[in-house]
Amino acid sequence: MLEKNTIEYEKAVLIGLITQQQDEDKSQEYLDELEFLAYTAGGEVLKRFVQKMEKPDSKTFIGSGKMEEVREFVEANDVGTAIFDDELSPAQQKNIERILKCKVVDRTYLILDIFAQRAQTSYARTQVELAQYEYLLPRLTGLWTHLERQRGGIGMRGPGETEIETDRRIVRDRISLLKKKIKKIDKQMEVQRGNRGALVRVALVGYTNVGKSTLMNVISKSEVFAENKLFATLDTTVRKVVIGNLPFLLSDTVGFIRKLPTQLVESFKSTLDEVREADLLLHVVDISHSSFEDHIASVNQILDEIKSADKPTLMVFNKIDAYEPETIDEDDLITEKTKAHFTLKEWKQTWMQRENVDAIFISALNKENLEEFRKTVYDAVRDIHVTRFPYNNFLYPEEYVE
Ligand SMILES: Nc1nc2c(ncn2[C@@H]2O[C@H](COP(=O)(O)OP(=O)(O)OP(=O)(O)O)[C@@H](O)[C@H]2O)c(=O)[nH]1
Ligand SMILES: [Mg+2]
Repeated sequence: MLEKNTIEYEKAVLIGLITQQQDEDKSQEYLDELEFLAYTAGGEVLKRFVQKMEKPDSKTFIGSGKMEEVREFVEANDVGTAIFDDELSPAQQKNIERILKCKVVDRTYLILDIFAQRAQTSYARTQVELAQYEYLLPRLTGLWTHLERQRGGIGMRGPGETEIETDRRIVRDRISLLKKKIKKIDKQMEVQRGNRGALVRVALVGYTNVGKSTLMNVISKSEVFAENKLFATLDTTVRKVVIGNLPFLLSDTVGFIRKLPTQLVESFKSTLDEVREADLLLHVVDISHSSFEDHIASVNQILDEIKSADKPTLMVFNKIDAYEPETIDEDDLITEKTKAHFTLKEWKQTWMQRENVDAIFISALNKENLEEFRKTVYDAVRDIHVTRFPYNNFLYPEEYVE
């Protein structure tokens, strides 16, 4: 694996807003995530710029005074990319680029860029390329591609190490070609999924970096790539898992993130079909992350968008080894107890009371509580199985082995 000092990191700055809907803490938290995204894309963040505004400036996103500050910093430090936390309109992007004279990337495009780097199979590559070009088409005229000194790096990667095409006409042709290609693959995938027979299908879902692939590896003894970067997994892996005498199919798929580009949700239709067609969802949560409740909400919102919000779901709270409640000083009678002080037990009670669903607390890394996890999954899968085959419990022909 590459260590930080062996990769050349590209200098970047982050730009975000504090608004009425987004107070200072929220804004910093979003920028933390944006910095993690930038790092995953190969960027080193030198500085964050934050401005209080009622709403983004329609021409340049931030005000002119702040922009001048950013410009001076970019120039003085040879910054390659300015990354904005919200989606920029094509006009904003063009205006800002003219002022800053460096690459201007927004959160959406940064995510697309990471996806382009990470796509492994030709199917994932096709999906990402389509999403990139659909995003780029209205922006091509203002794009930074004419900045000779800025070729390559963040925002310039197409899938498979190639550079993105910037000729409008070629891009249009490419889009229609990619759409045709995806349609064809979608059909093949549908047939493949159909061939998997009647096994109960379980899908791991969750925010990115919560430990889905690690959990998949632990319970299916497979070798799915897991890494402490965002979007380690892009392609779906499906494994047959047997718990007790009960076999089922378990799939691990792309992680979700807030403000997931709609272009991606659409072009990843087939990947997400794995979720849509699952009988049971295991919603994995990183309980050691301070905003895990927001993560849950973002995941639920995307599940809703892909019409999968009503599926039977088990909440799997992972990384309990890394969870640390804030302590309250016994003598301190003033500090009010907040959620940050909850013990794992309190979280579990809260969750099960509020949602009336099973909540399992585990550490996939340290293999803690996996027995309880297996038992809970077993019961849930068995319930589905029994309703599906009332007369034929657990009799599976051998050919389902993947
Ligand atoms: N402390 C701790 N770390 C964990 C645990 N489970 C996974 N991790 C770490 O969390 C990071 C992300 O794990 P992955 O399994 O790649 O997460 P993922 O949800 O598949 O992520 P994406 O595929 O990027 O969406 C890795 O560095 C894991 O080692 C756990 O139980 N405790
Ligand atoms: Mg993964």
